[in-house]
Amino acid sequence: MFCYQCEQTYRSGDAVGCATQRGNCGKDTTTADLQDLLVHAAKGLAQYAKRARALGAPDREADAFILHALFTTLTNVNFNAARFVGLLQEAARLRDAARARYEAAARAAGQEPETLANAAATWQPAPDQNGLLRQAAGVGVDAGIDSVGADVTGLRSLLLYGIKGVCAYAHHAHVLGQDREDVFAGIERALDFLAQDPADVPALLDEALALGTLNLSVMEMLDAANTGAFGAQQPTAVRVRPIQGKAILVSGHDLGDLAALLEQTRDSGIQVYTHGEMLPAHAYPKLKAYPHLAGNYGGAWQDQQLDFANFPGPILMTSNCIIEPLPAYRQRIFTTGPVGWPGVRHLESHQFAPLIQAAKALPGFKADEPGKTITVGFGRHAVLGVAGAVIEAVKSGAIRHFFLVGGCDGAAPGRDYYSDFATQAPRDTVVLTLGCTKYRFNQHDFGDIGGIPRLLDIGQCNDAYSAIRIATALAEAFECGVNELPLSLVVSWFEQKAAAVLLTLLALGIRNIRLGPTLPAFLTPNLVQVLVERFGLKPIGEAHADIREALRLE
Ligand code: FS2
Ligand code: SF4
Repeated sequence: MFCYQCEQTYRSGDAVGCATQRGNCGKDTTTADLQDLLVHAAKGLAQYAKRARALGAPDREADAFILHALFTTLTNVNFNAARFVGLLQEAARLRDAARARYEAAARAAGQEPETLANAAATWQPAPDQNGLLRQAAGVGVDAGIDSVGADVTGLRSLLLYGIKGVCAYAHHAHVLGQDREDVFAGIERALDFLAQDPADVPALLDEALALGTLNLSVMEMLDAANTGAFGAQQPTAVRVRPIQGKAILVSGHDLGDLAALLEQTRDSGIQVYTHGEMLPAHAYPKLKAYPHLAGNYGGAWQDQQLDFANFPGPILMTSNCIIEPLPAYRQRIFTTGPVGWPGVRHLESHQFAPLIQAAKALPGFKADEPGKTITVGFGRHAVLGVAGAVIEAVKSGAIRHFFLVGGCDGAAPGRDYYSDFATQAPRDTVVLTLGCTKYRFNQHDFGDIGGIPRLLDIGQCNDAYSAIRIATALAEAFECGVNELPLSLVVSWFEQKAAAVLLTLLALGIRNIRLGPTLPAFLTPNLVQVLVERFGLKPIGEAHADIREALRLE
């Protein structure tokens, strides 16, 4: 096992990476190794899918499988080794089908099919888990590090983790019926590139930035999927205290799962609550139209063991970030989609009857609690809907600066920086936020500037496209580039979706991003130096000092 894909990876002096029996997230060595082998298998599949597509024979099953398979390997998504054994067999079957499809298309076009001899293209799955684990040795992200060095390995990892994030976002759109040919092509192209074991630093950097550009398309597609299915987010007050009655808690990001559950619990008397990254669901017109979408419960993902233990009903985990279910709720938590935990019931295809049965059998909340609310729903439609007032406020000096304080959350003490930053931002500044970081400060009273709320919650990390559109619209209004706006990005990263978004921001040429709470372990000092020189990327410092520096930058 060797994994350094997330922010909470093991670090001690110069040693980085989770490499013992269990990673800091709880991932065991068996699951970690099978995930590495699944990435290897996905590279083999992508090589043939890419070539078949180029000959006019795309393979939708292969395309969709790659999204799902790589999503299962993100941090805090799937810990169930048995699921990976099945996925590996499926990957080999699809790879063989894609190869046959490619070879037939090549011959039909009068071409001799290419013979791919690399390890990913020729891999044959061992018949059992032990054999698969033997195969996994030597295909991890650190394979070949002694010959190519830590910089190349780090760049390959940056690209791979970016691809994982892109696949997760594309999967969120795919399950809502949104796919794009150029997205599948871009993902498979990047996996094909990695399968060649690239060792050229400039070429790896170029591919990483190209992936960032691809991710912008993916996030645009996801934005279209969410708004197309559920309407544009509207500013909405969300109750954060429960009401009396039977209850189900839904966590993760998948709005389609939530919508299906709301439909299946219509008129049942069961109240549905959002947790973590599901909070922005309350802002979508077609979701908030369900009267039993009762409110938000608990905090960000790292609080789930306490939140779920205290919740008097079953819990549905739709995507990242799951952590080990405690005995207190292990019998009443369910997973769906890419998520998995050994021994936890998994529901597929929106077949939520067992979850609903569990809700009926559990006590629910005994009484209403006083109805505190928070306001969400400041996606691009809402913010740009008042762009005139915002621009006037900037011109008059009422708004001095915008801070985007967003991204992932986690349990590390260094993440207090983000709450300190948001709450210490001067009263003539506006804080835009997205992702799960906001739970650190979204119950703070920020007030408003001439009726414009000082805290604008853009949505999930999945809504990064909205933030980019807001920034580019402001830049157009002020006839300048995004880097010239009175805007500072203060990004909190944790997992591979954030790696994809970071690559998008860099590909857009956005400079001077502050990143924390620590820099990715896969970025060597040399790679950090490159990012500092080319993009002005900076590690977070101390909140008060960083605010002062940002305001002086204007
Ligand atoms: Fe938060 Fe976790 Fe959203 Fe990340 S719920 S850190 O994987 O996807 O942000
Ligand atoms: Fe370690 Fe993060 Fe990998 Fe888990 S996902 S094994 S915590 S680096």
